[in-house]
Amino acid sequence: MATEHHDPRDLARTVLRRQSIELPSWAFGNSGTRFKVFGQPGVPRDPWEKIADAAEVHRHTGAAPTVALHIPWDRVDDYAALADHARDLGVRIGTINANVFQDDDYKLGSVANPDPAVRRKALDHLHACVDVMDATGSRDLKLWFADGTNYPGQDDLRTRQDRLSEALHSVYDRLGTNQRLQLEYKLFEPAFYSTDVPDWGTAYAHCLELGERAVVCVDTGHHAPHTNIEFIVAFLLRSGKLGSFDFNSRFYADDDLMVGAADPFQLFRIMHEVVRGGALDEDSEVAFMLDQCHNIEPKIAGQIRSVMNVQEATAKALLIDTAELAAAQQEGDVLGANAVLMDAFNTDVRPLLAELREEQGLDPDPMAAHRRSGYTERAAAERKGGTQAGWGA
Ligand code: PSV
Ligand code: MN
Ligand code: MN
Repeated sequence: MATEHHDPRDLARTVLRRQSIELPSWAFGNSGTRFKVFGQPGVPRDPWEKIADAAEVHRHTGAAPTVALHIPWDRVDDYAALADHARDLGVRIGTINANVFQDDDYKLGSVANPDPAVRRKALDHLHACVDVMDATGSRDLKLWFADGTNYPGQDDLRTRQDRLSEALHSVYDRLGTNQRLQLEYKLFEPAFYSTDVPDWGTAYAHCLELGERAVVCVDTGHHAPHTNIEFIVAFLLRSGKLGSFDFNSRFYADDDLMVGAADPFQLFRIMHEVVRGGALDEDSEVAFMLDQCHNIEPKIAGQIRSVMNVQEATAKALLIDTAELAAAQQEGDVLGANAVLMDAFNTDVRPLLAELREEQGLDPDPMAAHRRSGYTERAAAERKGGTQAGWGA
């Protein structure tokens, strides 16, 4: 048995070398809560500067080569030029997120709104986002709808599903053959009584109806407390319907805190299912993204820390001795199987990651390298009047 045992560290190195994590453009803008948006010095004034900040994260981590855009927050006249700008800085534009939630017209919803004129406006915007994808060469369109109701009886729950389905079909039909629709669910907020895509089951059912290129986005902050997210991940991967992650962490609701900050053990359990389900295999098409807001911490450093947190959880998941785990599970050795998992979780993987960074010509400590670079001070001196992360941008 010992002879056929592979050293999990070899696999860990191979996978970690190619792991990539997409950054959200909106993480670099000023953000806050409905109580207060705190400004920070040197914050980007436009999408061009947001991309420059994302490139700074990639420069030191080597693991964040793409940036997601949110439209119209990141509206520019020439998206192909923005894609060139990204490439010049050593990164690429990734997922296009459609925003159909910030106009007054969307008070009662977007694609599920009772008013056909508002539905038309929302649908036109979704189609326009596919035009942006064509210009940037993006593969994924991410759809999250703030649609829902606040009061029982406010609207017909079933009819809203019909309207939603109609819009999804229309966008799906507009996609090119290499493009995908990512449907993101969220339990509540801004709607407090009913939400039209509240959970993975609803998203999954709509994606099944649409076809192969419709897949589910799991935002880790979008569940009821104590939901077993790793089970959802395992289920969706098994059925080929997990398209992407929006990583962040939460203590209470959709807190959008740094991934791995609230519950590193949960992130490890999720990454275990990711590895188990083949989502980090070379041919995997699952996209790993951050969806966070840094309200009180510096933004670029917050993104660097988040990338490192994902890398650490991934490394630990890759260190699980799968042969030993399978044997213990087969023998019904409950404590033994659990110990295999805990051994991996309790391993300090930081030296391994530092070593891999050095191998790639990077500083073993990306946080320190960024601090030393003087990037933040330069940005603060050059940029005055940075934009908000989203609202009002
Ligand atoms: C909604 O809460 C969400 O998670 C969606 O992904 C949005 O696009 C994003 O947050 C906006 O910050
Ligand atoms: Mn999200
Ligand atoms: Mn969210």
